[in-house]
Amino acid sequence: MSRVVEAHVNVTCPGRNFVTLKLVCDDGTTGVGDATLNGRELAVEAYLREHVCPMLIGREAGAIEDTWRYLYNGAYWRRGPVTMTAIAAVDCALWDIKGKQAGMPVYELLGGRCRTGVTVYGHANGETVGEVLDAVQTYVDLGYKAVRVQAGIPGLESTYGVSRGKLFYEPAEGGLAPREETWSTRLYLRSIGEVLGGVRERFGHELELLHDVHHRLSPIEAAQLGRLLEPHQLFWLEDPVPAELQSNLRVVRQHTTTPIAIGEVFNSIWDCEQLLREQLIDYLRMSVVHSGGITHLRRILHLAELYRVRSGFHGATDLSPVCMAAALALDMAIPNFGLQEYMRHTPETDAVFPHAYTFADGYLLPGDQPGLGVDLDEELAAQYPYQPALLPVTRLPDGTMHDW
Ligand code: GCO
Ligand code: MG
Repeated sequence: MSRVVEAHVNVTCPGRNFVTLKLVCDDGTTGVGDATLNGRELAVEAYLREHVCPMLIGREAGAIEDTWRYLYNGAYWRRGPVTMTAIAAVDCALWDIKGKQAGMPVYELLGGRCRTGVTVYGHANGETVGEVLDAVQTYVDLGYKAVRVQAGIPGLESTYGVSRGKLFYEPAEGGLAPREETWSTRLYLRSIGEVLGGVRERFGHELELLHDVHHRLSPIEAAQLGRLLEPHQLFWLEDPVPAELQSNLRVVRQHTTTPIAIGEVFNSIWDCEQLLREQLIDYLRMSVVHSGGITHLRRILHLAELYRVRSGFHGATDLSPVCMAAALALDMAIPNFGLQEYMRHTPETDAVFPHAYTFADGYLLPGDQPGLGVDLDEELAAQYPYQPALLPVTRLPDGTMHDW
């Protein structure tokens, strides 16, 4: 039996902030887990360092389910992004260790391959329809089979999802207070149909198209949007409404057949239990890092399978390559895989987190390294100290605070 003898929390900023937990066992095996929560990185770092790491020393590394329950049920205080991100980091590091000790990739431990590669989507965006079409072309040329489309809204200075750089979309910015953006549902609903229609017209029906609303609409507005976009046959419409009130989705569902994806801010099965049971969504956007790790997310996906809901795991740049490797392990092994988001990381980030997964022809391939197939280069990471950065906030034109 192998025991955990060291637990280190690393914070690094190779282009953006990442928090990583590294566990070391008595036989020298190491395991890594992503613990990054965008804009709240140091809260998770402190939770791990002060409250979790000391309890891990001496624990049986192989007892993954028991450790999960020890940290979740045992702590009395449950759920929430900080706690669930910290638990996820421990869980992924333990799966990584188990895989390395067994000499198998984690997807083998989870039941083995259900597919040969993981279909991914990229982010095409631009201020104008013309810029959007060029961005989609870039992804098509790279071999992508699915593309998320976001565009500027005429009359608004900036829009969610429209990046300043190409291929790397990063909404968090340096500073002690967040940048403020303006949102207008009226202007948005007036322009978005033309954007998605333009992309469909140019690229035909082979390419899968996705669009993210980032929690900005009321249920009935989301229903209107879903109907408006039906002719363009989206693969999914993402986060049309904030989903704390899960029954909101009943209204959307009653009015549109556009498939719905929700869940990148969810942390536990209790955030989506009704959505699954009532078949109110089609794809679940949760991520390994923010929902308690492989152990908990696998359980949720098993429940989802009963209701024919498929995965669409979050894979934005603020989830590190360690999270991506863990997501790929699940993507390979669950029967109800849908699509994986893949926003590329910068070359600096890729160098700090050497990984076995590769991109080819629209698929991510996890490779066959034992464990998660990803590591943290601590020496290189030390060259990129933490930089405070925050996600923006949004107000309506009259100054009312709105969902970002
Ligand atoms: C997505 C997300 C991201 C988030 C970001 C927040 O669909 O990829 O909406 O763009 O805004 O991950 O930290
Ligand atoms: Mg999103």
